[in-house]
Amino acid sequence: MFKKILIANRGEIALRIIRTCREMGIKTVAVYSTADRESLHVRFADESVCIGPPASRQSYLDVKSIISAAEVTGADAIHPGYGFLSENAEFSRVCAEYGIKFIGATAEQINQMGDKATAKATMRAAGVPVIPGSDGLLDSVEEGKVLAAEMGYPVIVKATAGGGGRGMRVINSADEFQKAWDDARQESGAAFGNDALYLEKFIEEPRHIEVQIVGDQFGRVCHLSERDCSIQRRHQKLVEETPSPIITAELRDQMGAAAIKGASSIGYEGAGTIEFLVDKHGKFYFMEMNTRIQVEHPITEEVTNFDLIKEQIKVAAGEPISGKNYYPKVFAMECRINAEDPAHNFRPSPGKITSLHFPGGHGIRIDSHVYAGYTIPPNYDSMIAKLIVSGQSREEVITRMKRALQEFVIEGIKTTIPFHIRLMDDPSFKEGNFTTKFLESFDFSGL
Ligand code: MV4
Repeated sequence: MFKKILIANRGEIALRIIRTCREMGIKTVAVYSTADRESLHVRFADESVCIGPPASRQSYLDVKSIISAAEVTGADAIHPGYGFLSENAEFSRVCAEYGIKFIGATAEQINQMGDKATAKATMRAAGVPVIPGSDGLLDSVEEGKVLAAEMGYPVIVKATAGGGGRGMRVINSADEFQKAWDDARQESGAAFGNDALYLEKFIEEPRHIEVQIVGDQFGRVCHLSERDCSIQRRHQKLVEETPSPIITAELRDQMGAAAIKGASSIGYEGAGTIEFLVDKHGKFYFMEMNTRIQVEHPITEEVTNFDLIKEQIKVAAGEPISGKNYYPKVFAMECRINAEDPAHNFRPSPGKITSLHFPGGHGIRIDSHVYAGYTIPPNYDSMIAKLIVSGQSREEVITRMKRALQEFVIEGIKTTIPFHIRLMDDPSFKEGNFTTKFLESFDFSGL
């Protein structure tokens, strides 16, 4: 087992990783930018190293500084958390070169899944259902138009280097094709330095359902059931839950088996997520694979009673997984509490937290790095806490979530709490009747 893990991240996920390391008897090294001097991850780690100024590029994304910090402190592994360098193939490769275990996917696996057209071809070859569309990249706009006419509109063009909704355009008819093509190419070229596109049939009003998997170094992969992440705004998830209200035991087994087939086909090692779109007929299609631990992993931990960070560390150290799958025993939901003003287009609201009270009681878990008197820097992600609620039924979880949100006090900044309170009272949400378009028609006024 590792003796010392460097955590190449900040905020709540850095704390989350430190907590599990403590329980496993592993020493920890925090790295921090000058904006994070007063952060809890720095205080709770056994050692800490300042790696640069506030800008992420010069600190949490600076491979050289992080590798030197690991060398200087003698860390034998690096946990990248989510975001930052977690899906950076070059970083994974450099760690391997320096003999430091990267707790995550190999450079090859990150590259294979980071290129969306390649990921899709790999999954299709493994027998995972994929969205009908072009066989790989499109060579020309003419080829795209011919294929779209054959498949029927609406279609969607997507950047192979894309993700998070960037570099994609929905096309409703042939006369819109050229402009959508040009816009998607321009956007993906500028954002990713790669303007290659592929085409798919557009799935209208889908659910976003993802399956958690874990693979070990012996080629074994298990799944830990699904998370429903359909409640998103501009590709930012706000609420996640498990089990999904639309997933039957039969569908769970089918999607779990597909996720395992896909991950096994690339010898996937570590924790990962296979994202699917589920259409209104309950048909599911592979969309993307995330080769990292995700923000919403705690809801899976709560319903399966399984520490995913501990499992990541164990498989990275070469321990085998049990080989069985994990199914939800209870219900759980996560609300992301962001330092944003929901009444004004979720504009960032950094600043000092003047007063703070966390809710408590049965079924409540809070993963957060903030405290009374803490100043949220403007340089990073606006998520300041995850409120994770579990219960015996979905109804109980929603009732308890609303109670916890009402008990939550954060003064000095605006947060997404008022939005979540309104959502918990929404009749369609309460019925489990929503798609990825749900928030497009939500009333955010007066929050
Ligand atoms: C789609 C789609 C409908 N049909 N692909 C959004 C992010 C990127 N990962 C892929 N996305 C989508 N791809 C086809 N063929 C709809 C979306 C989509 C979406 C997916 C999941 C969650 C929220 C979404 C919001 C808008 C669009």
